[in-house]
Amino acid sequence: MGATTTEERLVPSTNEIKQALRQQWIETPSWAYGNTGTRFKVFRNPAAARDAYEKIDDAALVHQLTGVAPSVALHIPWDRVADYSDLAKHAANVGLRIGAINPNIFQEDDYRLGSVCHPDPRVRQKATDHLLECVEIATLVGSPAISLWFADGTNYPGQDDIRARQDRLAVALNTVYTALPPDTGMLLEYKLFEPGFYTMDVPDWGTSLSHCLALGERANVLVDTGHHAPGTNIEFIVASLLRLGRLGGFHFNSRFYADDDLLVGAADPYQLFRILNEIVAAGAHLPGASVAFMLDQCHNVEDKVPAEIRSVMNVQEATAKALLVDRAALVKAQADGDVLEANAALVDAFSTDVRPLLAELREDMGLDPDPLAAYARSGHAERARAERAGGSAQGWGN
Ligand code: LRH
Ligand code: MN
Repeated sequence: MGATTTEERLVPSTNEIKQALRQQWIETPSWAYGNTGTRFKVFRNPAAARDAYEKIDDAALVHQLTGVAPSVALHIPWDRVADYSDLAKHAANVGLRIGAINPNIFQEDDYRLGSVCHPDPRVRQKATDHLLECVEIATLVGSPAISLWFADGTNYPGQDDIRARQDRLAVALNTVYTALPPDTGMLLEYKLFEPGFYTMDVPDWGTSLSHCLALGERANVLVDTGHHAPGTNIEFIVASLLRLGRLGGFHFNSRFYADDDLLVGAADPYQLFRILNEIVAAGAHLPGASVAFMLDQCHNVEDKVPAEIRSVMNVQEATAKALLVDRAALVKAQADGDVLEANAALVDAFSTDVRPLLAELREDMGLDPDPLAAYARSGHAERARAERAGGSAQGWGN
């Protein structure tokens, strides 16, 4: 397996790679800045953000230090405020945009048997009303998308009619889709299991895609990297959705076992690279591609702002490595059936240390080359602990 000489290699120049990385847009989730946990315990972090304004302040610091996280996703009612326009103004004042709006129809007793798929039309209407409320909020704050995840499912065979639940889901999705302002999209997230342990009503990309195709082109599939059976080839799903032009975006995180919501790249950086390789190969990393790169994580034991900074850096590193793939050599090896040479094109890129390149890029952007060191020097953790002592936290972990 001869190493390809530089002139045969067709890798973007360092400047081209930097340009692509500079344009990256990674949306952080408001709920990552608040207290979160498992069903066993929510460990309270004294520096944790307590409301939507503090979550936006923390997300703004992540953007300030990384330069590529200019928006924050909201979750309603975890981020409910009296005046959403004021919240959007606050975000703009700290250099952020409000990103995807995530309704929450999974934390009320009424939703025991589901929300929009519930057998009782009264409950379905209640859930649909909340989704429509979130469409209004999206309009108020200028959000680009409604991001839908349904906890709906069943725990035992026979508990409910699988096809009837799909019909109910389709009715609710259509009601929301037709209520969307013209420039607002819909993302439909799927999840294999939990909290449903027999069926989930949107368990896989096929079910999400079938609903999106039925709705219209502004409805697209959201891939949460923690929502698959162990061993699932997620980059195959990504490539397939890209081919159909229906990949709406990602909820990046990582896991060792189930939906662990650990920081992206922590468990399997090579899988993250393989996913970004499919993205870059299709040019879907470029701003015009309208694929939303969002994080969806819970920092149950680690400090939240530095964990989000590390997460953004991990996505940057995986993207930089994917941009380093010698696509000419790859395509040639694939055409020649040269399996090892083709695989080497990816492994070589993945094995490249891109941290110096990213440090240089940050300096070009007028940022500290090491955002985590800059965070440690910022004194944010100490200030937050002092300022946020007492008061009740609004959100997941209250
Ligand atoms: C469900 C999920 C969904 C969110 C929630 C915070 O597991 O991934 O995206 O609403 O986490
Ligand atoms: Mn998610």
